[in-house]
Amino acid sequence: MRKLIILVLLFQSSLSSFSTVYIDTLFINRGTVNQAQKLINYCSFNSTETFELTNSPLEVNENDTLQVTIINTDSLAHTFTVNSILETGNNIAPFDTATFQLKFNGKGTYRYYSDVAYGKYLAASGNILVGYSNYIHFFWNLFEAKDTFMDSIANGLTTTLPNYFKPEVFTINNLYFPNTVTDTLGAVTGNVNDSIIISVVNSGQMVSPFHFHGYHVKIIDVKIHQTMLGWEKDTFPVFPGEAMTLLLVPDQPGMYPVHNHNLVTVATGGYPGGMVTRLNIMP
Ligand SMILES: [Cu+2]
Repeated sequence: MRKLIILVLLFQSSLSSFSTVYIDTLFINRGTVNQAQKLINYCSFNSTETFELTNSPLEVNENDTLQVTIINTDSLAHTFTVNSILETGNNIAPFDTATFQLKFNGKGTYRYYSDVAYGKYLAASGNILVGYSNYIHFFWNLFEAKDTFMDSIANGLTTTLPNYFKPEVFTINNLYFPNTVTDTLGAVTGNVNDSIIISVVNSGQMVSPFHFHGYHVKIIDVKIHQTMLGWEKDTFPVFPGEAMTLLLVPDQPGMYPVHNHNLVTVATGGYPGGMVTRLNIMP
C-alpha cells in the first residue's frame, strides 16, 4: 500500500513538471449597443470590466492547463461552461469571482459560454484555441441577434427561445460587415503558402453555411458534426454550438469575401452587410 502511494506521488510530480499552467482572466459584462437601427442587449466575456461587443478568445498550448478566473460584474449568477470539459461546479455567483482549471483532449477549437438564458442568448460565448500558437490564427464567433427577444431575456420576461425565431442582426465576433473588415481578430491576412488557422464557433441558433471565395479550406477539427472532419471545401455548414478549426493554405494572392450563404444573413445594415468578412492574401 505504501509503495502505491509513493508511485502516485511520483506520477503527479512528473506530470506537473512537464505541463505549464496558463493563467487568464475574463469579466462577464452586460451592455446595450445600437446595431443597424436596433437597440440590442448583450452579455460578453471581456478582458476588462468595460463592456466590449466581442467576447475575448482564450488560447493555451496543447497539454498545458488553462486556469481562468471569471469576474462576474452581473447581478445574476452565470456559468463558465465548456462542453465535455467543464460542465459542473462551474457557477459564478452575482458580483463574485471564481477560478477554474481546464485540461483539453487535444488541439483545436472549443466553445466557452454561460449556460443561462441571459448568458448564451445574449451572446456570452467565445472561442478557446488549444495549440496552433505558432500559426497565424484568426477567430470567428458567429451569432444572430434579435432586439425584442434579447430585450425580453435581459429583463427576465422569458428564458426560452420562441418557436418562431427571426433574428435580424447577423454577426461575426458580434460585428457586421463592413465592421468585420477592420476586426483584427477575424479579418484574415496572410501570404501565399502560409498555413493559416481559423478558429470558428457558432454561438447562435441557426445553421450558418459558410462560403469561401478564392480558396478551399480544410476542416482539421470539428466537435459536433464530426462527419465533416478532413473535408476540403469552399462551402460547409457551421451548426449551432459547433466549434471547428479550419486550415487555409492560400495558393494565390488576392482579396476575397467569405460569407454566410443564406442571403438574409448578409443584408444586416444594407447589402452586403451582416455575416461577411474578408481574406486579404498578399503574394
Ligand atoms: Cu459567395
